[in-house]
Amino acid sequence: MVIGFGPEAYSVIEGGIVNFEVKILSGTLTKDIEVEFFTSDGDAAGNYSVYYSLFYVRMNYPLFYHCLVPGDYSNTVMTLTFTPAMSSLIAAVNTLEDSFLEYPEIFFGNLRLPAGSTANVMLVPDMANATITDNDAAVIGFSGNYSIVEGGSVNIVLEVVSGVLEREVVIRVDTSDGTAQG
Ligand SMILES: [Ca+2]
Ligand SMILES: [Ca+2]
Repeated sequence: MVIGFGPEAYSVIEGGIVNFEVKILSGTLTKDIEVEFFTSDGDAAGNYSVYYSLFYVRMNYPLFYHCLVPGDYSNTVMTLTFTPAMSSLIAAVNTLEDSFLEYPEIFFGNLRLPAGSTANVMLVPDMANATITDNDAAVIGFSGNYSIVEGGSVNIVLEVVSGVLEREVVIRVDTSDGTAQG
């Protein structure tokens, strides 16, 4: 018998849930079969619950600061149990909100038989991908006003007013006439 992913490609907005569908693609179940679902990184990183700690010593009192690095989705491992009455099951994976401006990122859902399983099952396809689309924005603008002596040059400064860039942003700057003519 064959069990595998229904759709092999999924998409989700950052913070949403990916419902990977796992189906019986051929054959008929006469008894329960367990299949393990697990996630793996593409260019999106899973949540490894890594704590970064900074250690400060000040006036002989140690202070610890921890921050959780959330990653892009929740690492998920689950056992899916097919019973003879079922034709498909859903493995739900949470994606994680952040405030970074990012490119779309991909992670994978995978299937394997539990260790020691003697089930006569082929897992095909045993991998599906999910694309996380970013939902964050940044504000970029000019920094200040500029004055210049005739014949000189002016360095115009752009700044990220709000938001955090985790990807490239290309901005085109054009000049236009005021009382001076180009
Ligand atoms: Ca992210
Ligand atoms: Ca983001």
